[in-house]
Amino acid sequence: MFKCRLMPASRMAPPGRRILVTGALGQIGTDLVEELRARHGTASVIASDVREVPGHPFLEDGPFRLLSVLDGDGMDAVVREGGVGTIYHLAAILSATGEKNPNLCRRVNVGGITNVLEMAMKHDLRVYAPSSIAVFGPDAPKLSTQDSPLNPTTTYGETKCTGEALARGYLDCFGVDCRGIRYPGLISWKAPAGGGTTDYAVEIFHAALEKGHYECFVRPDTRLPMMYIDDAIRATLDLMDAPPESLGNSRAGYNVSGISFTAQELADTIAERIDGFTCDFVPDVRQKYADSWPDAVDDSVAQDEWGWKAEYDLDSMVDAMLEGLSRS
Ligand code: NAD
Ligand code: AKB
Repeated sequence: MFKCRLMPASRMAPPGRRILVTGALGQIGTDLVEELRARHGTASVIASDVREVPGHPFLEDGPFRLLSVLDGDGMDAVVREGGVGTIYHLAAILSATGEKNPNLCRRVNVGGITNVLEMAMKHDLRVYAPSSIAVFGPDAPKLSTQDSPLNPTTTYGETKCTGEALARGYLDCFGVDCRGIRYPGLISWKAPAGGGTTDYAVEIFHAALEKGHYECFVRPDTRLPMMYIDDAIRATLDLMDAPPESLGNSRAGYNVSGISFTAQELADTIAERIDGFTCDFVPDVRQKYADSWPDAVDDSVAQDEWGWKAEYDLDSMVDAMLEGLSRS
């Protein structure tokens, strides 16, 4: 698949080069760009997306480019003209949208990371490209380890396995330093969730505060790995800060553990804080995707190699979500 040539095992972008974030107006990008700009300065972080979201702060505050990750020439121009040294590649089609339109999901998720890795090879860039717990399928243990089998039954999961394989290939053959985390379902309040199966764990907070009621699209006993956004952003930046020599074969997709709870436990924890909140459970097709994923993941490799440890539990995550949404 790859024509290998000898390159150094890892190439750090020289200090002073800027950061490009693809898919920056989505759920994770909205928090990640803010934190990257706080650390590196607003002008050093170029936000990009294929769409403009009316009223999104990144359209006004700091550099923003309209860019499809399928447009290799456009990406090349942004990288060269912007003096980019690192790409955080967040643009993707998530599981629920992806299963409705598998061709689009394959095109964007596999085509996008391929263009980003080609760019990295050509311009000596460092890359962060997230994977997902969706790499696991029904044959993986319900507590999936780093080395559990990767046989996803969703197209989205297949594209995430392909992304990990491509990242490993570009490292082995071309020395491209591409790192990734198999994020659990992420829970945040600054931007809406973007068409995934785990979106119920975000939507429930909006519905609880606005209507006092939520109709949840998975069964009450559905247990999935989840994580509060502050933990996810910290994990991302800790992994990118880790010295290359400390990272082993899992660099393209580390398991990271956050919180594992059922939909009923989440509803109950919210009801303890919002008087009269009720939740009905009306499973739809997304139940099937949730059932194919693990309940929790073992993250001992991430702990050993770059010191990962989550801070938020179910109670502190629910408090942070309600406080964030009440302030916004
Ligand atoms: P999101 O859907 O909220 O945001 C993705 C962004 O990508 C959107 O703003 C969308 O406009 C943009 N996009 C779509 N097609 C594009 C294209 N062709 N070119 C440029 N931009 C395009 O997703 P997210 O939750 O922010 O996820 C970011 C990454 O993290 C994805 O790779 C996703 O698979 C992964 N991930 C997310 C979660 C989660 O719970 N949020 C969990 C596991 C993995
Ligand atoms: C989704 O549900 O598609 C994402 C994910 C777990 O990758 N949140």
